[in-house]
Amino acid sequence: MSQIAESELIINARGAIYHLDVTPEELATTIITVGDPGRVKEVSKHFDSVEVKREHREFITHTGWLGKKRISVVSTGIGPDNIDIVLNELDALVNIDFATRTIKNNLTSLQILRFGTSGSLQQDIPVDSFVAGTHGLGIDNLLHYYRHDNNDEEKALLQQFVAHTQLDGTFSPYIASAGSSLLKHFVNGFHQGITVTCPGFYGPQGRVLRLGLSNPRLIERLTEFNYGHYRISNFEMETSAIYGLGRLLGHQCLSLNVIVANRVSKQFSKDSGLGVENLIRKGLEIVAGI
Ligand code: R1P
Ligand code: URA
Repeated sequence: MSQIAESELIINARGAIYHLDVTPEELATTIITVGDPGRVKEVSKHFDSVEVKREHREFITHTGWLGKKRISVVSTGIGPDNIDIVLNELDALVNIDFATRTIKNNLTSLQILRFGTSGSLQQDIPVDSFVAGTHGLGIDNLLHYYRHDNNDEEKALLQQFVAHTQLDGTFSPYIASAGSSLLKHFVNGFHQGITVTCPGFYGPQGRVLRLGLSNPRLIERLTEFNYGHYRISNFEMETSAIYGLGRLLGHQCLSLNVIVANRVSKQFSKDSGLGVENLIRKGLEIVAGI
């Protein structure tokens, strides 16, 4: 089996992977990702014990125990480009032998759950409520750098999405579904719907401060879109990249978001910190039992 070169798989002097600065032994197979590095300690404060704390750039990792479950919480920072780093490095930590620099024969499937914040695109999904993304629909471009495919239903949905949103010619959207073994546990207390992932917070999410938009009706078009029983519930900046790369690498992924802004009713949460805390509590309670 061919060795992966030092320039491609970068391992530091501690035996840890380049950006995350985490060694294979320091990572659990159930992983919570959060965008905000400050949110890592808000998750790990609920653990019964924390055995590992690592920090490099925006990537903070705490690994510990919640009951009988070993969990790592990792911050990704903002955006799909950071997810490219985090998902590839998490996978390398479990599926590449660092001593021989070869892919292991027996691959490990990780459970990866995002605890994030998001904007709602539906009037009936109010601020402070929770959404579990059934799909990540990317209007970023990350997945196009990898060989990937969509099934016939996904292709039909994407075709209708492009026609409806009139994003054709500017972007090539992609879609990937949540890990079904995780999604089934997040029904009570969670709205479900398609989570759209954008490559920015302002223009790519239809926000106008001083600049005009190339597609001023984008928000309405996302809100109105439906395909069969699917509709778009919310948007943010990581889910499609997690679902897309997670599926290609064989991991079970689920993105849970608390709604901090409702873009239809134009409301922002009065206490988004409390909303995040509530999502962390509910999410961990369920994860501990899976
Ligand atoms: C934008 O404010 C950030 O918040 C959302 C978006 O996806 C983006 O990362 O998620 P996090 O709160 O997890 O960072
Ligand atoms: N995160 C986003 O990306 N968008 C929002 O509107 C709120 C949180």
